[in-house]
Amino acid sequence: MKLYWCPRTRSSRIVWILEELGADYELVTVDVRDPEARKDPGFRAASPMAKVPALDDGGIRVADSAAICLYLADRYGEGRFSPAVDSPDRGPFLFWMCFVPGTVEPAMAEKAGHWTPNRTAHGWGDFDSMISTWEAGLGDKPWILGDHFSAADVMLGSSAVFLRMFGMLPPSAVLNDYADRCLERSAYRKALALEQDET
Ligand SMILES: N[C@@H](CCC(=O)N[C@@H](CS)C(=O)NCC(=O)O)C(=O)O
Repeated sequence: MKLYWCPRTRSSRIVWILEELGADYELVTVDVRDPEARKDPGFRAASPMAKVPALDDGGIRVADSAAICLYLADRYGEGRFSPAVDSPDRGPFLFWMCFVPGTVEPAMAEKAGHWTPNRTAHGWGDFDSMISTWEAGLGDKPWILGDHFSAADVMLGSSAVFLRMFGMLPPSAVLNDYADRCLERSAYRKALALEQDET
C-alpha cells in the first residue's frame, strides 16, 4: 500500500500505526508546501482535499488521519487495535477516534487563533472542556480504552505530543504522562525517527 505523506505533519500518525501493525507499505512524499507536487494524479485521487496523509491500498483510497487509522486497524489489526463492532468498547472507541478531528483540532485552532470560546454554539465545545473531557476519559488508565492500546491512542497520543510541541498542553500529569507513554512505544519512535531522516 502507498502512503502519501510529508515529514512533520499529521502523516506521522499513520506511519506510527503502520509500524504497530507491522504492515508492508511504501511512502510517497508529497511536499504539501509545493503547489506543483500537490498536482500528482495518484495523490489527488487518494486525497479529495489534496492534504496529507492519504492512503491507496490497492485501489482502496482513504484520506484523513482518523479515517485511515480506523481503516487500517479494522482491516489489518485482527482485533489488536480496534474493538469488534459488537463490543461494548466500540462506542467509546469511535467517540475517541472522532474526538481528535471533531473536537481536539478545532479547539486547538480556537486557542491558537484567540477566538472567543462559545461552548454552546461551537461543535467542539471549547478548548478547556476539550481538555477536561480528555483527562476525565483517561483518568488513571494507561490507554483511552483501559489497559489495551488501540488506534484511538494513536490519534489522541499524537495530538498530545503536537499540543506539547506547540506549548498548548496544560501541565496536568494525566496528559503529559500519556504523551510520554506514547513516546515510549517503539513504533511511534520509529515513525518520528523516519521523519528526521527525511528532513
Ligand atoms: N483532518 C485532516 C487534516 C490534514 C491536514 O490538514 N494536513 C496538512 C498537513 S498536517 C496538509 O496537508 N496541509 C496542506 C494544505 O492543506 O495545503 C487529517 O487529519 O488528515
